[in-house]
Amino acid sequence: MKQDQFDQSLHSYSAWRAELIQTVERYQAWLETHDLASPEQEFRIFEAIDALRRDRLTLAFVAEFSRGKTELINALFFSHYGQRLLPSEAGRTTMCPTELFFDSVSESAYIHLLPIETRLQDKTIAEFKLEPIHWNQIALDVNDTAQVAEALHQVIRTRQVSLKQARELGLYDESSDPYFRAHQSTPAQVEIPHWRHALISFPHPFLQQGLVILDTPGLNAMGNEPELTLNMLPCAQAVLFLLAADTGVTRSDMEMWQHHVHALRGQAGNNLIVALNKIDTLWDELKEPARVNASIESQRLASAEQLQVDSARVFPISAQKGLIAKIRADERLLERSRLGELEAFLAQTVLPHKREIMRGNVVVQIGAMIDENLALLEARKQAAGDHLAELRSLRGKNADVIVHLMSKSREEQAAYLRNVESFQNSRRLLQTQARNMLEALSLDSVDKLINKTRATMTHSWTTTGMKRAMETFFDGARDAMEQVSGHAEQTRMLIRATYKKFHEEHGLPQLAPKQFSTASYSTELERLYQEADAFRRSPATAMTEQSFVIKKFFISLVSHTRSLFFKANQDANNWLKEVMNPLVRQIKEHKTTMEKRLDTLRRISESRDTLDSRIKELEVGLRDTRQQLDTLRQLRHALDCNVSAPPPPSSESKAHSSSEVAV
Ligand SMILES: Nc1nc2c(ncn2[C@@H]2O[C@H](COP(=O)(O)OP(=O)(O)O)[C@@H](O)[C@H]2O)c(=O)[nH]1
Ligand SMILES: [Mg+2]
Repeated sequence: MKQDQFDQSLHSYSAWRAELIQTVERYQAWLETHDLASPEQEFRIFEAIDALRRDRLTLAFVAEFSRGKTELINALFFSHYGQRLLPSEAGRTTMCPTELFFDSVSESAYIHLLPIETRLQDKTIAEFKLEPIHWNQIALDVNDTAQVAEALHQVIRTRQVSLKQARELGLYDESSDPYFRAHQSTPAQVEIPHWRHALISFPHPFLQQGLVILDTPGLNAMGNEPELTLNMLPCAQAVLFLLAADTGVTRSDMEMWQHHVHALRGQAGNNLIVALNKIDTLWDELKEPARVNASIESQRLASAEQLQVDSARVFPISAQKGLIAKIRADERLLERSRLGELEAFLAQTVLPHKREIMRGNVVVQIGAMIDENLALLEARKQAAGDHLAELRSLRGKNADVIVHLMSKSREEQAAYLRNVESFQNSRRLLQTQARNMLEALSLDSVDKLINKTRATMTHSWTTTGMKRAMETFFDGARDAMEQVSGHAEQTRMLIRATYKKFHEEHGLPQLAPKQFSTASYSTELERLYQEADAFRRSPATAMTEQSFVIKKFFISLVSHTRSLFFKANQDANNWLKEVMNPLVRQIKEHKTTMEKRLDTLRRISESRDTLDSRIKELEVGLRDTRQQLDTLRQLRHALDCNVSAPPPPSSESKAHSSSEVAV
């Protein structure tokens, strides 16, 4: 059986990342040898390497229940276990969201399960993740497939509770209860999931390379856990939305799509893919294959139309037949399941896209640092060259010339020192501005806003109360961001002016200071607002009985915004710490160069013998600088090449491969 494309592509992505880590580490070592890094820079590099090592690629599977999400995950990733590893069963509608990954810190296989009762607390799942004590822990014995499969069954465990309890947990709502619709009365007992969230660490090669799979439950459960829509899905690199060919696009599919998935469409960094599953239900031995294919094709186009997505993003598949085909090594059946087309698409778009994101994060940052070192070395080379030429020209000249040169350099030095003084003033001004900016971004001010919002909501967790509260909240958050943006603009201007002055007046190399912009945070706020609004308007949340859900929703919304501000604050802080450093380093370098030059001239004026030895010294230094420049240029090149090398084009690519447009 041919190697899966996704497998190949993930492998090449991992290799690329490993190489990138090596390059960054070489740079780290280089900086250390030459003692050129500031503590901030050292920290940045450490962080970059850490981020590369921890890098994760999250694929989220989203759909109404029973569309075959779990079966598809089995077929795509776990077929070589020769069985259905994750439990996928007809009629089991309740399941908790499950994250599959490999825990590279503990290096062990386990299931951690968060009890459903934790819903009674005002904490998000993200917060619970930081407190292992709340989770039930089951160790997995990876050599015992039966034990693993058995343990995984925990995830779909349910239990019966009284109606009152179910309501308290926010897990019962008449409007979506088929029993209530049939009998016009509420049941005494309600079946609820046993667990709220599952974390599964498993040493599967994909997972070990950083793949994370998020398996989500159906519409009801999505509505119950707003954190999924607000936080987890937007963080995924790709979202796979499933439809089933035997049901077509149902009302609840549409609702799921509109309220939980659609909002992700506009977001850069997200690939949205639709799988039209269970095409095997359209297979018919009595029909000609061409006619079967035609009906699959027409359903594919109709689904694209209904969801309003590019039809190239809709993949007809049979997860079940694909899984069987892979387990039995049945090429023909695998072909018919059309799983390969989906795999190829994932391999050709999702992973390269992920590389681009990495490029944006790590390569640009480290690249800029190397560029700064290069500029500094170039300036050093230039200064050494000039000085050398000056000294060579002094051979055989009389003392007057030297005295003249000395007084000229003293003048230059004095002018320079005056500017350095004014630089110190700009720095002080910068600090004041920075303080205002950080103040607007501080958690204190966000918390004030949160409290104000709480007051607006008073005790009304109804949709109207919710709407008002949300507006207060987002207006406040937007205002704060706008203020920050204003401060940031002023700060940028000051910084640019300072850099420019030293470049123009003293010939220091031209550097583009790093920029900070609030644009990405504002976009993220806007997205949160859109999603929050869609969530609020969703029929599932519009019920007064759902006030519990609304509260949960608000908690995760607030927590997300709070961390957004925290991140913005950190980023701004780091930026401010670093932004002047390149100039500071150049100023220091320039100052030393001037002092050395004066010193040399003074010594030559005292004794002509020093001239030749000083020339030799400078020649050695210059050679050294040239070598450093070479090494650093090679590193810079490695960093770029590492990135620009595209993944090897696959000969097996099929239809859809050219459609790289983002939805
Ligand atoms: N005929 C057919 N049934 C499927 C296919 N994929 C999944 N199923 C069945 O649909 C049911 C629900 O699948 P499951 O993976 O649990 O769906 P989930 O709720 O979306 O995770 C199970 O009985 C599966 O065997 C498929 O491609 N064809
Ligand atoms: Mg499932």
